[in-house]
Amino acid sequence: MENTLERIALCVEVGKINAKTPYPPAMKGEDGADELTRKALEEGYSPNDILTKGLIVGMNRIGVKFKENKVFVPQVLMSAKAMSGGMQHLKKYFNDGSVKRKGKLIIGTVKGDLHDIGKNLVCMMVEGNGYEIIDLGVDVPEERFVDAVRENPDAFVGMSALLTTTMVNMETINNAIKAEFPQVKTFIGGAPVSSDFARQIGVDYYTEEPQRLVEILNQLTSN
Ligand code: B12
Repeated sequence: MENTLERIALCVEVGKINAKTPYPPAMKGEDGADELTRKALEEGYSPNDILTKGLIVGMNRIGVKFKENKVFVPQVLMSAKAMSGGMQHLKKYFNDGSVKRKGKLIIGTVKGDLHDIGKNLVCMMVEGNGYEIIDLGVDVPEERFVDAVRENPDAFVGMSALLTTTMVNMETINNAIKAEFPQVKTFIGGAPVSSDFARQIGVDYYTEEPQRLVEILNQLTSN
């Protein structure tokens, strides 16, 4: 018999939010990540196990499928919604410290750039894999990145840009961060950027998609 944590993982993977949502049609009327997370708490599973052996497992599976082009943006958004459906029951355990986050990611779309669909997807995937997200939004200048790092010197920093005219701002932001916090690991992503560009401007990592970012963060936090 499937246990509740496996069912939670499946709900996140296929985007089953709660019993009321008709998506996916094959699971119509069945409990979703929302009800099952509540049930798992009632059954005595620890909030940490529900997160790491249920919700995160599902998010990780969808991340791998997205990376392999087996699913697309809408499916990932449904998975993120299912993840949130479960997470709402775990919030208080994060606040009281009984569930530990793996680390923090400060992220923003750089100055001059208003594109945030990709950045938001990155936020969902990284949060869904157990990290705290500090989302600075769009059109973020270097001072706001630096202020956020000052408040969270143990965080990683991600920058997103979709325009060839704004990707150059990544260098200014990265320089400002590194001048004060040389130890902070920085990441860039977005359609016009590349690993060559990252190297050229002194950013630590370029990753094309969110799942690879999660893998690198997991490596960095496991040391
Ligand atoms: C949607 C969109 C818009 C929307 C944005 C809505 C929003 N809330 O984001 C609106 C209509 C507002 C818009 C405006 C503009 N846009 Co526009 N837009 C697009 C479009 C169609 C899709 C972008 C998108 O969301 N893709 C889907 C997401 C999921 O992909 P993604 O962003 O690449 O993110 C993925 C990865 O790159 C990565 N990633 C992203 N960020 C990060 C960060 C990190 C740290 C990591 C690890 C990974 C990562 O992970 C994501 C998931 O895989 C693209 C064309 C295209 N097909 O890409 C044009 C496009 C980006 N836009 C373009 C332009 C020119 C503009 C405008 C200047 C148009 C104008 N004349 O007004 C304005 C600029 C406004 C501004 N100042 O930002 C051009 C850019 C050309 C260039 N090379 O510079 C494009 C390429 C269209 C084109 N072919 O001309 N746009």
